[in-house]
Amino acid sequence: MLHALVDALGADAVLADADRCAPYETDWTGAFTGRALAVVRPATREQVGAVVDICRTTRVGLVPQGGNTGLVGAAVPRDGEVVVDLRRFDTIDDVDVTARQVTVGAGVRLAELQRAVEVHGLRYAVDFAARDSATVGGSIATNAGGINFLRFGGTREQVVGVEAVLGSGLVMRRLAGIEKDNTGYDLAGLLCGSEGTLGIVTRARLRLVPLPTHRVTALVGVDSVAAATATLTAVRAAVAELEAAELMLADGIDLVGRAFGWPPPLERAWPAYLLLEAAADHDPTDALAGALGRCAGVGEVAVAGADDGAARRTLLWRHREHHTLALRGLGPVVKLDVTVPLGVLAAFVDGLDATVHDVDPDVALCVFGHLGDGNLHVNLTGHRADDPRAAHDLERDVLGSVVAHGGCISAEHGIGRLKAAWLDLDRSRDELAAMRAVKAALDPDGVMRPGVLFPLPI
Ligand code: 2HG
Ligand code: ZN
Repeated sequence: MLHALVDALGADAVLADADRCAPYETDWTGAFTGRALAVVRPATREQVGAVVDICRTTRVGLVPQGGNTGLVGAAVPRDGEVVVDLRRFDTIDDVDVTARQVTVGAGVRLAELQRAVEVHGLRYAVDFAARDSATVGGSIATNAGGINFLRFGGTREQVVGVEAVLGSGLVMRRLAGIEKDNTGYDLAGLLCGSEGTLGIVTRARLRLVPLPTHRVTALVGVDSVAAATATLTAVRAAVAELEAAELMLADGIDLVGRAFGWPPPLERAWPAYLLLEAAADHDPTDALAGALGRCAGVGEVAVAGADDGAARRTLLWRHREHHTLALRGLGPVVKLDVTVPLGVLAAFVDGLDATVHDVDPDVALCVFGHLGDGNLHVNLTGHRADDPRAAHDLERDVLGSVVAHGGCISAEHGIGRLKAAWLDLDRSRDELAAMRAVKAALDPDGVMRPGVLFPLPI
């Protein structure tokens, strides 16, 4: 098989020795790891097609990988699989200013894409903390959400077309950028969130939005999650340009402060924090300040306005953006990314303590997330990492509570390997059958990312 891969791609593009494969074999959290048979680094769609064909013939699992920043184990191999590194697909075509679109390779990093389009007064609407490493292809595979979802939607809403090699070897290519296209199934949309289980995206045509000239950020201290939700509801009604609404809690702020040696972001400590950001072609500061002024639950506010410069904005964002890194320093983490309807979100958070402590009284809970989307990141640490039942029981009870509250078990990170066993908590038998039928049609040999999304056959 290695010979066939070398013949198709050239020796430089096939890595088989342990040292060179190692960076591809463990995920960012350290929770998922496996020895790859090889890592291949194709540079053309034809080479990707050849790799797919070789893996179909030999029935070896294929693992597409971008920046390897995923959090559910979808982009690292199980033993004996072939990792397909897409980062050589790094071209950014001319920005189409008229259509407000751009065609880019799957391996382009989100921060690079942002820099390339900003000079044209445009921006890519999906943004998140891993922007310097995460790639366009990976963000399509996971249908990444990020901090601006409440205004612009997630990755699926930005994708106008894709080029991809399906698991069947068929090639999909629809990059003309036609916005109003009602010619049947939305195949590009289907690949968004498919987590590598249907095919390998090589290029994408993306929508862009105007780059705002003014931006205001406010960090608000409040007494409770319920007060944060009420404040968000009021601000949202008054500020149409609101594009981020992030929730943090006192223990998360403390954790980040301790991990990085940073002073608290507000003058006093608050039970909950709401980080709001609005941006437009006019200054939204007065609208935001006015809305906050009318909210009963607002305790303390720190603002970074249009004139304050980037450094002050960073000061308000850094505790939020460093939660994940600070948590990683605590050892093994049970990471659960969920959505709960806003109307019951505060009740869900209030009940979480009892839910996890009934399973294990020693577990520490850290909850934060994208409040505007009802998206909470529930992180649990201090469980017995040597006992797989401990994580299993915590996942079962937290995800069970999510579903009981009318939420869903993955908001933006995907199902991956982490939650494959829990998918039937959230999806009906008929939905699962339809999903499996799609998988069987587009990946008839089952080589695309076995074990991701659907549990492996026992
Ligand atoms: C974020 O919102 C990411 O910062 C990571 O989605 C969340 O670490 C997490 O649980
Ligand atoms: Zn997130």
